[in-house]
Amino acid sequence: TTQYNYILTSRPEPSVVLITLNRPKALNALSSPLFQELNQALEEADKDDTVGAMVLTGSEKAFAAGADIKEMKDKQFADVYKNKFLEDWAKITQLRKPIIAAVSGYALGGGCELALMCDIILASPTAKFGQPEINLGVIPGGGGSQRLALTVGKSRAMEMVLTGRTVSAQEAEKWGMVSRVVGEGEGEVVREAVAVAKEIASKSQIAVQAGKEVVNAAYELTLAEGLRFERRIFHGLFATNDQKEGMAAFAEKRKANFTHS
Ligand code: CO8
Repeated sequence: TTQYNYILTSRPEPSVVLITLNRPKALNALSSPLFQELNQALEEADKDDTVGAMVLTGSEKAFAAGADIKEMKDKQFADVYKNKFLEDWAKITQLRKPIIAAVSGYALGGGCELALMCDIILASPTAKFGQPEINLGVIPGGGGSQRLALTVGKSRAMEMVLTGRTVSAQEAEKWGMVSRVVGEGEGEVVREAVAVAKEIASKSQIAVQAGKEVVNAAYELTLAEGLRFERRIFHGLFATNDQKEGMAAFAEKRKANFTHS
């Protein structure tokens, strides 16, 4: 397996890859080298047929405290524009397989945006979400403004982006930013995220990929287009062995044995 400097990768379950951001001295600030490693690890997992879902986490203190401010501070417009600074962050949103963010501690700036790029967010009671870029004289650049507005609505997104206020796990749950807050205890949120990933990985990978694709379409298409897209993908699944197997297993009162074909 590949050796990384800023992340750790493991297989807590045969079907699940766990990626842990590991730059503790900088609270997992998302430097360019860290992000290259993260993209590489995620792309490898996405291509691996034995993997059904990925979990992304940080430390107890910080999921990630944002893009690396020390790396950014002296950059000029010409550098960031010409070199498309941080644009490869968006690669995460192109992956086929689900990614679950397990968030403890700070998820700030790019860290909050990174969590929002994942498909499901589980939070520990210690999680704190925020977009403090306004305090640095800038604004979110990794999709925070758009994804927050779509997720929590205009007034809350404006408050977060314009004041930089940090939102607690409980508030994030109430606002629909995270699917749920798990119990206290060290490592609890990661265990729960791995359990969700394992559950997803037990399904037909084709159906899971299709499910992710159609839910994401809801953020880009009109309702009429989205409904048509969903119906077409649904129809298409009747061409798969997994549809035949899943429905036969139900009728025969047995567990389905999906072959991802
Ligand atoms: N970048 C670089 N270093 C950081 C960052 C960061 N974002 N966050 C923390 N660190 C470093 C600190 O500098 C410190 O290093 P050192 O020990 O060498 O001084 C170390 O981590 C520990 O941090 P603190 O001593 O500050 O720890 P505290 O517990 O006192 O405070 C906080 C924790 C509140 C999280 C504090 O560290 C903080 O405010 N960090 C910055 C948060 C922030 O502003 N984040 C937004 C960054 S901008 C951004 O993310 C833009 C994203 C654009 C994406 C574009 C994609 C296309």
